[in-house]
Amino acid sequence: MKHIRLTMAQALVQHLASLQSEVEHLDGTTTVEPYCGGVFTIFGHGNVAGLGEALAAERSRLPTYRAHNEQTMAHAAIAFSKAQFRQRIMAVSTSIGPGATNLVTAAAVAHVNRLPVLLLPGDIFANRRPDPVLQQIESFAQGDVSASDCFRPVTRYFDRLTRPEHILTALPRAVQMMTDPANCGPACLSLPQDVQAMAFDCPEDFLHPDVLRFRRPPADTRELANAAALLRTAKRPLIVAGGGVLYSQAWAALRAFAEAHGIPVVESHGGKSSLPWDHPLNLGAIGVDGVSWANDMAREADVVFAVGTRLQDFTTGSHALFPQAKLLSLNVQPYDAGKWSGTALVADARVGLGQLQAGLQGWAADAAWTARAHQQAAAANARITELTTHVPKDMLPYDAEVIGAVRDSATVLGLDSAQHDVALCAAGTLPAELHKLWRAGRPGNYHMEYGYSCMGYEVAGGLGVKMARPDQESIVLVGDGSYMMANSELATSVMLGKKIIVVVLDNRGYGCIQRLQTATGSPAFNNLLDDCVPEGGERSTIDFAMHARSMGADAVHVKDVAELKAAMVQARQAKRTQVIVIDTTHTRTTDGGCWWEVAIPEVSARPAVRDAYAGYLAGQQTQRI
Ligand SMILES: Cc1ncc(C[n+]2csc(CCOP(=O)(O)OP(=O)(O)O)c2C)c(N)n1
Ligand SMILES: [Mg+2]
Repeated sequence: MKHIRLTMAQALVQHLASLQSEVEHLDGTTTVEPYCGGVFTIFGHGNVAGLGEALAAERSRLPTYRAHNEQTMAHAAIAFSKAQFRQRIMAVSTSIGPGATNLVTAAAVAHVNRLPVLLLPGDIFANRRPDPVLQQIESFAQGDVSASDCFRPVTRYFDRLTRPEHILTALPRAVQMMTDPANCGPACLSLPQDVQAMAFDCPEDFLHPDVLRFRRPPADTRELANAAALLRTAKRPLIVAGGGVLYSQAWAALRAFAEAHGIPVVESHGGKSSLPWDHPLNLGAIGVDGVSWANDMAREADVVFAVGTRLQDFTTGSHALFPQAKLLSLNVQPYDAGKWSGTALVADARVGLGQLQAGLQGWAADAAWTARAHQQAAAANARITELTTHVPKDMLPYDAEVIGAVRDSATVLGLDSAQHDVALCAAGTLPAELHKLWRAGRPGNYHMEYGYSCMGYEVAGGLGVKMARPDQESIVLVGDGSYMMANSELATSVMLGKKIIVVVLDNRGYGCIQRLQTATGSPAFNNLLDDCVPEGGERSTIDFAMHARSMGADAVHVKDVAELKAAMVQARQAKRTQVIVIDTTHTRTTDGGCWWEVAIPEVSARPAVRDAYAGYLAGQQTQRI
């Protein structure tokens, strides 16, 4: 076998640049694409000389992108992968110390959401000669601990490469994990800076890896029979579509299954856009952020068929939304399939749905149940139109009205928002409003990070989406609080020529948390900006448009939804990143929702807290344990 003398970093980068994956597109065609779309990096002494030199040499095959913050550049990388249903990734490289630990929150985002990203933090010297190197954390008790150990609980694969040839096993293992549908998540290869720069004899084969193809494990025969038997007992079945439907690209199989058996479908945050918004069996959002027509049917279902969902508390109403139903869980990951004593069906969603359908010939839900679903779906859509086209008079708009204006601005240009736009968000009041009201017509057109619900995902996430789906409009809807938490990749989007549209809804503070605070009996404090000014302090005034302009975006502050719609029409035609700011109220859509477990103090001097505690105990009575 031929060997080439390379540094560890050179071998890493050359392998990564050579990796290709078989990518299935929305139109069903398949092409072979570079697996890694590029490397976001902020250099420091921990990576600039070693990895940096290797990246510079491979820039034509593997682009390097500079950003402004390690956490948010990783958010962009994560969004890139989510938007391509995990078939491609980006890598993220940082220096040691603060650069590395800035990445930890993003690692958790990817971990919770089961999204692949290759994290390459620099690490302290393996040879220990300059210890303590600048930014080194010194443990008095454990000689082999460094800041990078923080990644262990929030990655699916962690490795510290203390010899250059470790790359030969570590990188393929990381890729194996990221391309495995069941175990998919972030991988971290921690790279001591001296080891990055050390040479070894690299087998030439390592530089020519095979094309990556994604596994689709079928169901076990016995589990399949159990699942079919359970469904056959159902008269009022309900499908909960989760993110796994999208990652498996199982939307056609889901649709065929639902139609063949007359089963209504509801969607979690992760699963929204599995069926087009106007499909007659799509009841829309389920759960705490769900719509009444979906939640009502969930309360009456006899079998809930969970497909590709983690069954997070927002989906299940903390297990109080459908405790009466038997649970069947189709999931590629046994951990998820086995949750809540459900009947497990471990398989790829697309393959599993096909297998199950073949075994259910002649079976259908009660005709009255299916008919009711059709009726509910139609009523739901009429109500959504009403809520999102309402024009507020003599008062500020709220999120539903903003959502309507953003959507309908596409029509002015002859575009269909449901087809053309990707709406992105992560935290605040907007996730509930978007989950209920946004209309997605194509898989992936609803991009909500609601696994970790990480404020600060939004702007950077929008950039990642644009890099993944350049032909679509990447529209970030974000609250003032989340915008303030992390916005600097706005400048990166301008610099890279990756246009995004950011709509900032300014209600002057953490609106949703203040609502939660008062609903749980506490007085309103420390959430809205105007409630937080101490004596001698100053009322906070943030000019979001001016702020965005300072980073190179075009920005405008509009006064109402009519102006917003007009600004959106302009923004859609523009070439560079656009920011539109609108003042909003604290109103929200009250249709739908359900109980959510938030722990209330057992004793308190406040009567409102004691009332809330009584409600809490009552809610717990309805949970499936
Ligand atoms: C990083 C992070 N910190 C804290 C939270 C808790 N949290 C969730 S929403 C929210 C307030 C969001 O404010 P804003 O974006 O203005 O949206 P609003 O609720 O006002 O609509 C907070 C503090 C979080 N989700 N993420
Ligand atoms: Mg706010």
